[in-house]
Amino acid sequence: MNGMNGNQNSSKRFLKALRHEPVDRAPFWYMRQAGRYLPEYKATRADAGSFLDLCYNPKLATEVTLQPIRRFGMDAAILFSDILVIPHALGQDVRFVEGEGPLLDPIQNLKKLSLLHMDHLHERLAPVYETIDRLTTALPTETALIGFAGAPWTVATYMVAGRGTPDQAAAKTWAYRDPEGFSKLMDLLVQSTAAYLLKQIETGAEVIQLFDTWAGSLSAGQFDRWCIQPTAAIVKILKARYPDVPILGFPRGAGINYVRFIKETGVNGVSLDATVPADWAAEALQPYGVVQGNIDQRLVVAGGQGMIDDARRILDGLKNGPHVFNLGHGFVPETPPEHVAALSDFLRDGKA
Ligand code: 1CP
Repeated sequence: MNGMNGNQNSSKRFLKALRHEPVDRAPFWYMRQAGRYLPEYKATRADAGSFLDLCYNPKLATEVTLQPIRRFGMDAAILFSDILVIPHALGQDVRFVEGEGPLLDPIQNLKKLSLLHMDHLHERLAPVYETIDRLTTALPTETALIGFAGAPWTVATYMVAGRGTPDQAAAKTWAYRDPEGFSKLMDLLVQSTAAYLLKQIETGAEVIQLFDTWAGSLSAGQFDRWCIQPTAAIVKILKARYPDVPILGFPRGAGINYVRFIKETGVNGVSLDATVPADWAAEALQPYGVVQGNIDQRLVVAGGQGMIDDARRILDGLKNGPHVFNLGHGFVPETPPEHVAALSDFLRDGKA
């Protein structure tokens, strides 16, 4: 084990910003910084077999985690894996079909749910832990390592519908019709996700990010129960063992509920989607934690002066509080790597 979770003294720029210490410039990393916009990713992916085979191949998963760092020198690397390894490790059938995204055997009732269990969790996720272990020595010394998982609500939307959906209707229908039954699925996700993240930290993840991509689809009356409470439960378990490991949340599309999220879940910071105005975030969120974000990933597809101007707007708007530059959501496959290089150069030197 390379566990480096006593990171209170690390001089890595990203970790310093997360500790609210002064930094020479805003650190940056990008959601989906590894992936199909990089030709070297596509080459490794072709060698790996299926997408899940890649996630469970420590040598190749380490390689694709490092690829964007080599090109662009981000301040943090994010473990290469997927949020759907948790349902897979719980025993649900999960496949990734080219051009279709993930396909799962849907879990829509308690009978189906009873087939899932945590008995083989760590055994099935062992290759992910091995990837983290390899990364602790393979990464440049100034680059921090982010571990991650999906937040329970978002993972549940895939588990219940059996695929990605535009409106999360299947999970909502179960949650609204039978909240007690649905909460059994959510409890299993809280426990398994917390156990998974504790192991990630033990193996060398220095920061944890919880992706709640579909938080914005919850109605005002449901946000507390299915977004805030499960996140807070996971944060509590992680903080009891590793109080100094920063935890970041991404309740995408939460709007003004970002305020409740950052105040009530116990996270150290949040990722902002591209709709959140910087001046509002500076006033409403930065007093309570770090904010990451939030350039529209489509501006990086477009590139040019429009991209740089918007990056400058965000840096200026958030400069008085702890800020980590990032996208509002992940890179799309059509992103030109040269635009990522231009943005990264600008973030490093402030010149464009
Ligand atoms: O064929 C391929 O190469 C698959 C594309 C791909 C990639 C590169 C998928 C399938 N997942 C990933 C990696 C991934 N997924 C990472 C790795 C690290 C990095 O960011 O570089 C991370 C953090 C995720 C997280 C993830 N997976 C989220 C949450 C964040 C987000 O982007 O909203 C979600 C919702 C998923 C599910 C998923 N996995 C893959 C796809 C295409 C999807 C989305 C399905 C959908 O709803 O349409």
